[in-house]
Amino acid sequence: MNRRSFLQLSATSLAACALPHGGTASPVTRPRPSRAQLDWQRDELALFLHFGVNTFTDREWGDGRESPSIFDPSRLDARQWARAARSAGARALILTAKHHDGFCLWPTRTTQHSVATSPWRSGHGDVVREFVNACRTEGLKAGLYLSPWDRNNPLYGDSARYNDLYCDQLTELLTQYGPIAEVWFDGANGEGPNGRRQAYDWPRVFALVRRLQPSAIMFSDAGPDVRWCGNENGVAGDPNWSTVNPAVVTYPGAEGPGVSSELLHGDPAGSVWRPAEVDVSIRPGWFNHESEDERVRSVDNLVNLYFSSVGRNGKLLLNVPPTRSGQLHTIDVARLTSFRERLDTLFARDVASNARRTWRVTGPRSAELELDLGTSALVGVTRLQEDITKGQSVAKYTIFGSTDDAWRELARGTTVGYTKLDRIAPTTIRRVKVVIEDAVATPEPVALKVFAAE
Ligand code: FUL
Repeated sequence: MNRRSFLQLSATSLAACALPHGGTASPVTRPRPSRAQLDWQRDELALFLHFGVNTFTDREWGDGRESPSIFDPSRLDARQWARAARSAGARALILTAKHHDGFCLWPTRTTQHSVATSPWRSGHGDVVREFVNACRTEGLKAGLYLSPWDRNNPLYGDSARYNDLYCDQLTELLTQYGPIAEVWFDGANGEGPNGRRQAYDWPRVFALVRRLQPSAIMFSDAGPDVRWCGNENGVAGDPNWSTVNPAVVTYPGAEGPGVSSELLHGDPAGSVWRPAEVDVSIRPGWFNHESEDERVRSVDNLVNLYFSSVGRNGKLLLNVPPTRSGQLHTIDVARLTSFRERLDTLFARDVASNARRTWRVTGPRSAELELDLGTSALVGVTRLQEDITKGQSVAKYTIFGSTDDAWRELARGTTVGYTKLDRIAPTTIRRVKVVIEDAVATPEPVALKVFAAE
């Protein structure tokens, strides 16, 4: 292919993507997930661990003036974190290696403000090392959060020099601890200790991660691999497209017209695949505060979070913060275990697993799936899935059920993607039908699972 035909092809592809409602958008031109993005989404649940000097000062945002002498967890046990994550059915864990206060949980060469000058393990400890080892032992993926905003470092706001330092910190984390599955870039970026603002070199940062850990997923408002869902309430957008227009949110923390909507909903005509990660805490705060021990989310609430994140084509990143002892609180651990038990019970038996299925494409952007269960069943939850290896296309659907010839509407929705969960009023059905009323490309066959009421 020469340059001219390449440009023509690109123009055609872009036009097809930009016109979701009209013409024929070939599925070939639509964005699809990379292997790493696919694995990331299929993992469904990861745990977030906010831990650091704030754990000891009882604050949410440290100001960078905390003395390392306060960091002294009495019984730090990263295996306990990893075992709790497994009991919740999580496949990955992400640790705050450095939060906005600048205190580093590993003995970095870039600053004195780290575990190396703390009393913990007489200054010879390395939380990142213990965390990564525990993840490996428990068969979990390890991810790291490295706050761009640093309220301690004197170089913050001295843009070129801080960018060097930040890249040095990333280099340490991405070369000394084996495979890192996800690198998390927070969008919260304020002023430094000297009141100056930092101009980040994001292209350099992203390229560095790609070079050092090519399979790592990078999270930020601006991806490049996965995006923030736009809120910290645990609720993905409706609709929620995994495709975005990269020109709308160009760097972490970007503000401006269209940013919130792009984060929340994505863009059906978007040219890149950048699915939404839904980060939310099991407690009111991100860090552990004893005063919030009675306010840990209930199992019902956690199940609702699963529905509003994974069940809306997102991935759930659930924060469970270690206490000052260096372990997760027993209340939180018990809640995680019961949460998984509840999900396992709910999704134990798909009453449609042996159903006779008929798939019909009814138009350029519409299709129907009909299932005959062969027997009557009382149902309460449906799980609809697109084969996202081929991209995402469903924009509007209705699910109907029937015991005789009359179809009754059970649920309706917009996007599907990896998974769309719908709770329906408990209904006895023998047949069930998904009508795809609109799509941004000719729909590929969708999967439907049907479960008893909760
Ligand atoms: C925010 C931070 O400011 C919070 O402290 C927390 O880390 C959350 C996950 O991201 O932007």
